[in-house]
Amino acid sequence: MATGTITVLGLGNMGSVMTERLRESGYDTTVWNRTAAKTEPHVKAGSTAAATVAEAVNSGDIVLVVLLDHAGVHERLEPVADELKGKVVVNLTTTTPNEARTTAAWAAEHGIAYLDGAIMATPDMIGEPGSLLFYSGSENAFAIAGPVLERFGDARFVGADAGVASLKDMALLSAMDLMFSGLLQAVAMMRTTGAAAVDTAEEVTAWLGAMLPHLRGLAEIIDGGTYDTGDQSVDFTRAAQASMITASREQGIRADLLEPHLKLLNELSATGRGADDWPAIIELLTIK
Ligand code: FVH
Repeated sequence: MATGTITVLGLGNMGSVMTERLRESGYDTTVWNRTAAKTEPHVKAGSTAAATVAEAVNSGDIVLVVLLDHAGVHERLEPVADELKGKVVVNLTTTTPNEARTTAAWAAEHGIAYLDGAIMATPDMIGEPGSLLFYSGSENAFAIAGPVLERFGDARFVGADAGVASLKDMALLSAMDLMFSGLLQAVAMMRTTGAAAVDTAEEVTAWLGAMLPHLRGLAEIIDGGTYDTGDQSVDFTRAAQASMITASREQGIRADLLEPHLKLLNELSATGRGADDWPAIIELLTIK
């Protein structure tokens, strides 16, 4: 069984389940939550409730921060900077990469070992196979907190730049978001024929499953940087994209989710790159 006291700040859906996993693993846990009533079930289950953030951070050498946002993290941590000196702070709150770097710089100024975490899991997945968490920042902090963090899922240290875990989080969420938007577009189109959303979702699941192995090939084209495999050109893809947009509108469905892709393809074509492989779009994504 694990030993030691872990402090958890924030008992929302995520902080609560993480606290449960720690208790199950044998850790003593001290919890603090802005709305104190949320500590009650945890106290009944064996955690200790702290009345203040200062009291909470004084009880453990590893402090997990699982709050809603960056502003809340600073609101709660800055007043206890002295108490945190020499401790390991693992911030699992979702932030942008630059917010993570700001918190890391603040922590370094105050002698706090800081690790920024990004949770690629929903609360029900925590501690289950398939749960993945990225960490970046202090490698020493990761070495100390690693055994604790492994209770939540596959714990991957991804670099000393505290912003990298968050960047990976935002990149993967962006891919997920575009995929889910794709489902909505398909459902909206098929609903015009009376198809139930669940039936379209099944078809989309099978189709995307068949397409997933192609992601690596697209990535290899991008890494190659020449966009000359001749597989699927910008102009070929423009025609397909235009058909999807027209088909949507013919069914009385807006094409707002599809239009940005065509806009980028048109931009490439207009600059004489119609014969390039369509992943050349990536070159337009960098803001100059
Ligand atoms: N839930 C999920 O599926 C996702 C999975 C990926 C990662 N996210 C991020 O995890 C952070 C915590 O999320 P959560 O699910 O626990 O969120 P809530 O259930 O809404 O709980 C929020 C807690 O934050 C406390 N809080 C908010 N603002 C403040 C503040 N200014 N000072 C102190 N505490 C604050 C809130 O307290 P209360 O409302 O109970 O008093 C909750 O404890 C989050 O970054 C997700 O993006 C979860």
